[in-house]
Amino acid sequence: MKITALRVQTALVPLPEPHRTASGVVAASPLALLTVETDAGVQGRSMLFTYTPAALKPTADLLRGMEALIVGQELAPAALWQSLHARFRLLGTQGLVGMALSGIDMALWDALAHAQKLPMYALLGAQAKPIKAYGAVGYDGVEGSAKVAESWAKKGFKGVKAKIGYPTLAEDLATIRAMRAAVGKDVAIMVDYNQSLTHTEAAKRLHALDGEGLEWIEEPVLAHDYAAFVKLSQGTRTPLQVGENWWGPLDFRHAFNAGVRSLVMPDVMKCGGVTGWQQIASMASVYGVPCSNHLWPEISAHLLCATPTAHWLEYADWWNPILQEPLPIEQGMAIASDAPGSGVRFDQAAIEKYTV
Ligand code: SMN
Ligand code: MG
Repeated sequence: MKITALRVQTALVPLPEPHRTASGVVAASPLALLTVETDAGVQGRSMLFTYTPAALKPTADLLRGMEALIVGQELAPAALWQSLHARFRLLGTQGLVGMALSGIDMALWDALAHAQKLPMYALLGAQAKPIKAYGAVGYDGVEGSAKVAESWAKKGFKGVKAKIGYPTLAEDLATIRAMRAAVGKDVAIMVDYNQSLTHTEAAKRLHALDGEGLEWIEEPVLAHDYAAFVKLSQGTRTPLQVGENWWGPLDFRHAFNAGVRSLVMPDVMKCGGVTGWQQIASMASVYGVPCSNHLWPEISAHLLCATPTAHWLEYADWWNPILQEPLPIEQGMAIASDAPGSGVRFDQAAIEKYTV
């Protein structure tokens, strides 16, 4: 089966509420929507989230410039991942290049799953397994965070994650305690600093949070400061979480080599798509490190079925408006679809509404 085209659409999908973090606000989702065509009529789809509208057109143009590299090639995602990464070795496969390569990889694997009439987890040799899911709470202050956390708990989610890193430690603690009062003791609470703390402030705040019974504390310092992360991990009982901003399997190798052994959460767009994820899942398994996802809940539900140390699924409904079948969550568990493909199927009429 040969690839005949790569089509790219661009959309700006509004969020129900702006999502605040200590490192910036996401007010809408700039999405590049990829469709790979083949000579057998099978298609594959994927989505790239560019965080800021400023990066959307450059990402789409980069993808359109890459089309010639895959048209005429066999639909062999793993082989193409190798050849495309070799092709971009000199430029580097981080940033927009890495995102584009991951988007192509995800769409090719989706096409292959459709060609084999298999759900992606089965194509990867795995079986469906429900993954406990958590919902996202923004940097919304004490009352706002408690209110959103309570709404996730009422929907049956088994965890909630709040963005913190307020001006004072007292505000961080007040937010955590208000969420705990709102969700009770049976719902896990994670917190996420989005890389906002200095080493010294992180040491102080992590020590103070250690008694709050948190499931994890995420990205306290800059994502690539592996040494600081390892040192902080050794100083707290609460597991630290990291990985959404690591580029490809190589960053995960650097992290594991630096001694990271806490929790990791690859982002399927930054980590190298399905092919990159499989390599990382193998590393996490060998090192015995629990592995969760970052965003992309539909395809991540499949990938976590094929991840030996699968831990939590981060659920986000941000892109549901342009999806035909958003990921089902039943009693707080994410269920990868048993329909062929990665679970990503576009609602084309909805996309037209948000096209930019
Ligand atoms: C996050 C960062 C950026 C956009 C959305 C969410 C956050 C997470 O770090 O872990 O979900
Ligand atoms: Mg995060």
